[in-house]
Amino acid sequence: APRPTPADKFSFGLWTVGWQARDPFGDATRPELDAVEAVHRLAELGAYGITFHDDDLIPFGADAATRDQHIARFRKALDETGLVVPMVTTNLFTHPIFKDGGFTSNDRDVRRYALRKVLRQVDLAAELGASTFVMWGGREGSEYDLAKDVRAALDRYREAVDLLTQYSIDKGYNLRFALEPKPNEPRGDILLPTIGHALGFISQLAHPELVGLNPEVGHEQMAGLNYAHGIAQALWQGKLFHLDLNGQRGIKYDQDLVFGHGDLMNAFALVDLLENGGPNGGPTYDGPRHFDYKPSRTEDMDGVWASAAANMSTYLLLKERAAAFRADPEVVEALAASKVGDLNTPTLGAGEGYDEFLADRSAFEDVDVDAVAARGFAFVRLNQLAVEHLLGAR
Ligand code: 3MF
Ligand code: MG
Ligand code: MG
Repeated sequence: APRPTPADKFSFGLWTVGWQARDPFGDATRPELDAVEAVHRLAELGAYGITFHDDDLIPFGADAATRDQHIARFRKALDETGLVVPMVTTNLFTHPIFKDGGFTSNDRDVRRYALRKVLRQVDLAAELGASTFVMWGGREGSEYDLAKDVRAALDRYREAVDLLTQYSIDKGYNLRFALEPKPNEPRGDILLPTIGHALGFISQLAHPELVGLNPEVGHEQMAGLNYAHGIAQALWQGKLFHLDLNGQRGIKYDQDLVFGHGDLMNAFALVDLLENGGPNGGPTYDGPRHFDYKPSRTEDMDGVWASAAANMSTYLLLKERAAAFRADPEVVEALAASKVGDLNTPTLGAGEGYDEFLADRSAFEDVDVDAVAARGFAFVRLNQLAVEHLLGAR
């Protein structure tokens, strides 16, 4: 398998390789991982970046001196390895104070506390040179419809995001904020459950230009949605600020498998989209290829590092396969037969308004509907070529 280098821009959450595999039904199966060791091991594996929640690095409630110590040790490890911190995020879900959410808790004291906690992490993000601040509203939601006024909750959510963007502007931090949608878990229903909901929310903000998305493979698939489609729309709207790569098998709990260990065909289409701009070579994504996965509970520490490497190697293999797919003359021909490129042609002619259009009998009155309806698109042949490339059979 190809060996990753920092140029590939792979990054990992500290909470991923650091997960001790505690789940709702079982205790930890692995020891604690020191953040400094995580930095060194990831750098050795060829990653370029590491990301973290405030509480991953600094235990919740630590005093100022302890906090500074943790940050100093971490910074030193970054300097020693050259690993960067492209993104920083915040934890408004672990501590019991956030049991009804942070920004949207029914309790105003909690909301004010949450906002202060996040402002402090925004300062740290800027201090460490991050350009993206991710917010996953894990507890912003409810189990009981009558217990949460969703419109009021969205007002409070907007109030919080507006304060953060204004703060970042006034401090000259140049941060971009990325909302991470998820439909459920740990709450029965989470606000901003999908890419589409989050895009709609962003349009209501004071600084929509500073707020985009951090979509996660498994989260969209938990909602039965097509991740590659969602990413394409986020790119189309200029909102793909960051992303969380992992694997998921169907509509169930958030599995956080290694990237590609879920819907491999969709992962292939995704990598093709990110690297080649998709079927017609549209805009690509040049941000971090960030993994938010969990080394399965069955794995020991060797298994943790093997799984971290697996994410990167699967991505690079898919990138190779996608390049081969695009370069294959038979694929080029199949794409043409399927009229994939034709979708780039505007439906109306240059300068054609509805008057000209309505006067064009060839567009309607003279159309041989049965003949046009009889044309096949040969999409299955095209997809089989993709499968064969994916399997390395071509
Ligand atoms: C939960 C997640 C989160 C977010 C993280 C970053 C703990 O399903 O995906 O990981 O990615 O909070 O904002
Ligand atoms: Mg997740
Ligand atoms: Mg995530």
